[in-house]
Amino acid sequence: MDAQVKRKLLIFSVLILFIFVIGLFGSMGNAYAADRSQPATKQLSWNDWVKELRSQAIAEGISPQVFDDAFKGLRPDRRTLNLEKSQPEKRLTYLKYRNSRGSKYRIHLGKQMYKKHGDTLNAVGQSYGVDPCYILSFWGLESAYGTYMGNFPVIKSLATLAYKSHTPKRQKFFRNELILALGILQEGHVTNNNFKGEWAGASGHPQFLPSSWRKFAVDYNQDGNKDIWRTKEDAFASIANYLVGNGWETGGQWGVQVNMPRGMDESLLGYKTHKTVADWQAMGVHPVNGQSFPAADKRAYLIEPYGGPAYLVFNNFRVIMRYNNSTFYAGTVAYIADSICQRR
Ligand SMILES: [Ca+2]
Repeated sequence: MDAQVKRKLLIFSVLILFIFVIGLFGSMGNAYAADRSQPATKQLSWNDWVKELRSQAIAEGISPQVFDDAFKGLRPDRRTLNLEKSQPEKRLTYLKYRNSRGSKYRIHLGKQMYKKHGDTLNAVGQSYGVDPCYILSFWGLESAYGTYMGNFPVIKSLATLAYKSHTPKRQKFFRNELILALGILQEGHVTNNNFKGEWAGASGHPQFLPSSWRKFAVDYNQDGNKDIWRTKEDAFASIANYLVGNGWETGGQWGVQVNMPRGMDESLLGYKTHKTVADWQAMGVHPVNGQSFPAADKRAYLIEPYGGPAYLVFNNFRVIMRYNNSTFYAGTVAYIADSICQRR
């Protein structure tokens, strides 16, 4: 290989890595957008804080043994705090975001994963009434199909953020997640050693916070554990159950790209106003590229994500946003699902 080709390959690899890292931070930024508006209260020392937390945890049913094992030698994690501080504020356009997180490579892998795990995905999809292409899409976006679930010990990250996040509100949020996480350990669904995730405490194939795990995790293979970390069947079913629990409509489309008429009233854009498909059509909103709308009485929102085209979106799009409250995220989930299953 001559030197010039080598150099080009090197530049290309660095670029891919850069896009991957930006995508990763982008996702975390959406899930945990910092709220710096409130002042912090006076800080207890770490040891005093752990003592106080221990009493609360025990009062809420955590055994002293489980607590003490989990907190043995634990100190706040500077990496976690630095990551919380350094969330990028730069705003990408929708299409740039979608095309980097929903890259050709991720879609290609998704197709391979569908071949490999199709039987399980189809069975789970069938029993929950959720199109398996969406399960694959969440799995791919959240943990790169289980290849990147994060290396931060969940108890340590949550304890750090419960102790020292920016605001009392966030501290309270993470404290609640921390106690739920101790409950997961106590019930034996995962060992402390394997309980690892991204820096803010989301973990496993579907990157659930402990509160989502508590509400939606499923023991699909019926071995007694709701294991979203090492059992793919459980992880797939947990994603599907999350969607069903938030109102997923079996067989429902997420949305359709549309053309808006000139001079459309911009105050109608977004999630405050919904109208039936027929009403939007009467106002001159029409599908592009020969697509068609679902039933005329279907409830729909008109959105135009920053730097992207306009869409009419339906109930299932809003359900996707319950996983991560971001239009960019939901649009990307839908795009990957459609691309893996070649619907567009
Ligand atoms: Ca299980």
